Amino acid sequence: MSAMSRIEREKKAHELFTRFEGNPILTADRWPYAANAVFNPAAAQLDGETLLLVRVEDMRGFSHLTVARSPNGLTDWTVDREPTLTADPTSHEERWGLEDPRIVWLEEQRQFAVTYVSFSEGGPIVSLAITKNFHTFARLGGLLPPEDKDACLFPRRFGGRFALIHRPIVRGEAHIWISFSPDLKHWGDHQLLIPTRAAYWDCHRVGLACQPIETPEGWLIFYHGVRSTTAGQIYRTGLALLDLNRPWKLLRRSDEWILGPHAPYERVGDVGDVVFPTGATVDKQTDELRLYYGAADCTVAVATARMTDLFDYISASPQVDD
Ligand code: BMA
Repeated sequence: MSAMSRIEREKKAHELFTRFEGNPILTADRWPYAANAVFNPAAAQLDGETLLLVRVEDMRGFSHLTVARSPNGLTDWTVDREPTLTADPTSHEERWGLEDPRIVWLEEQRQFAVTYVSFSEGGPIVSLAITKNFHTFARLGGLLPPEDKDACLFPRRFGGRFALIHRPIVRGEAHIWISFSPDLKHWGDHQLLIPTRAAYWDCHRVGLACQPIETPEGWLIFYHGVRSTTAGQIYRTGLALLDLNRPWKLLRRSDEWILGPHAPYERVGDVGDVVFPTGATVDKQTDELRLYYGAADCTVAVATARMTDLFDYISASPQVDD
């Protein structure tokens, strides 16, 4: 596959994902309580069901997180009648709400880690909550100073340390970083992981999309990339591969975006031209990956791809490190 020409690879990039014909799968007008928009959902599998932890924006413009469950991950969603995870009233850092969660299953703890953005006038920071059941949560608070967003843990430690992918803003630049911790509280050894790329579709901002996806050959990393144009910003999705045992090593990165705003519900909304994936599920039996994303900051949509196709494509993408 690495012999693929650029034209062949571009065609493949275009064909990797198929949008579910029932998109958008979740909308504010079918929510059990008043909401302006439902978008940017984290995803997990629990008790044989697909669980989405959805960002819900209220009519003040503040967000909280609410669970939606489906037996097949596509239809028949049951949404919690009330918000599931709301701002901690004792936390000044959450005064303006909670946004854009990611979920990962922590193998050692046998619990889910939910990383989300806590928002206040101090700026966005990444916070961590741990849960077994998405009813009760242990809140571990903010991890790193603002501005920081788009974070997710890996499911296990590397050399005894937890690893966190996140997206600080430094001097106005928005690159993806990785940091390490012995205890999920004290973070250090910060390293630049995936920078923006001048002139490309991801030249102005990048940030992690869904949780890292493990394959025998490395971690598949979906990320959003932004280009600012005279008509506004375009949010698209790219793919990268990290070393399996040394996830601070970026091995490959797609030249092309693999999902971009195209369908009407992605092009028009509160913020048009946005696809913003924040959750994924993988069915090893069928080789299918489902990518759940916010569309135009208004609704939740899903697109599917074959893991083998994603892997063939990233294997044919440019190598980054030795
Ligand atoms: C990013 C985040 C997302 C949002 C996206 C597009 O900066 O704030 O929550 O979906 O912009 O507006």
